[in-house]
Amino acid sequence: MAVENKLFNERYKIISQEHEKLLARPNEPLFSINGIYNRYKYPVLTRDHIPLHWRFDMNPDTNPFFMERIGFNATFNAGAIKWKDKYLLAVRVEGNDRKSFFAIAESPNGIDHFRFWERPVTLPQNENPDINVYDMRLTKHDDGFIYGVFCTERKDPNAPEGDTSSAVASAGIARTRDFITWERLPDLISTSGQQRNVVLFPHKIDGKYAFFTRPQDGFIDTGKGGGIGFGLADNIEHAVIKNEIIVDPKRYHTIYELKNGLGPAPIKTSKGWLHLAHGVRYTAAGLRYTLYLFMTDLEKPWIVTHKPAGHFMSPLKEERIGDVSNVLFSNGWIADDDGTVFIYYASSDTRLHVATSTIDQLVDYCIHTPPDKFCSAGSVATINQLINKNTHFFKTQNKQT
Ligand code: M1P
Repeated sequence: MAVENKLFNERYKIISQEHEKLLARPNEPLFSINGIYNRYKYPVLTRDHIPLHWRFDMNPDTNPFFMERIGFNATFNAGAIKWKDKYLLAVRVEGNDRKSFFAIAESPNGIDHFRFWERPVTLPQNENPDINVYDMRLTKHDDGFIYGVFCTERKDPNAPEGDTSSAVASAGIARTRDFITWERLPDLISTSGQQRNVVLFPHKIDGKYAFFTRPQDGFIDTGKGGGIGFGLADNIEHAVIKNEIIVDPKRYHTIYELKNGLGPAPIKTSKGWLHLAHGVRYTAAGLRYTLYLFMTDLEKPWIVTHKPAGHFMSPLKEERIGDVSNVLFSNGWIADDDGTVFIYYASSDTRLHVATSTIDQLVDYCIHTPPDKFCSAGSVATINQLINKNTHFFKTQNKQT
């Protein structure tokens, strides 16, 4: 009979009870002053949510101190989809070894009780294996498959000797019907040097697969490229985009001055396609990533019809701090049949949150928030317009401002 290991047993008990408490913790919506969306009190996924059997050797003979054998650093940037009445996230999980991979987490209601499936996703490899994969966008396509388009990163083959950080980013493509077995397709080929933030549109256009892209010259810098692009590929089994047009360019003195990228696949509404994107600007403290919304034409989803000025969400309070501080990033949202929208956003490349809104609110936000006039005087003119409108309204109501 094995000798009872008191330390092992005590640690196992405390750690498993705390873990279960965390997974079962209810989330609470926070009051929203802007009225556009509600944040929630707790992140939906943190590294502490990672299953214990991925982290600990559960055998007291081989792990007498009940120590963590595999450490995890972050859970963030998740693709999202409603599947069999459950809210699924394809989470970017990053280990202490810096490698990211995908893992499916499931919730019954989209706001709490997220639990990871038994194992992380085993992603098949192509001839040129991935070194790191991240930021999967999920698209339920008319062709019957669910696609995951993600960034695959490899060492730059042209990096000078001694340069151990230059990398090349490309868009990897995999498809599934059950989120367990994935078929890997060749990476997207496009004319630009590198690609990140690539999103598959759910319908074919002119009989072709349509992608939103983000052409870039370098791994971090978009260079003369940049902007959210759009292009068509004849087929998905060997997707090649020969011609990319820019849908939403980067622009001086905006929240997307340095670069931008589409978040999840757009949501179809009666007024057009609703898009969530991130914009990046320089600050003295480094890069700042915020989220913004825009709408495109129903028939021509590459034409922007409405674009509110500025950000829709920016890092607040503890969201500001993490491995890459001052970052909000989103590549997943779910629109429910009743019009509720669950926006899954990550803060500072560390943890994952949810915010909820409705299609009606988000469309109203896009259509009625004033657009950017690209200069301070223009911003003041926009504010004065609202003050004048309110002054007139109060006068007609016999009220005072
Ligand atoms: O660190 C912030 C984000 O940086 C990259 O996004 P982009 O390509 O727009 O610069 C990605 O690595 C993303 O995962 C990360 O959150």
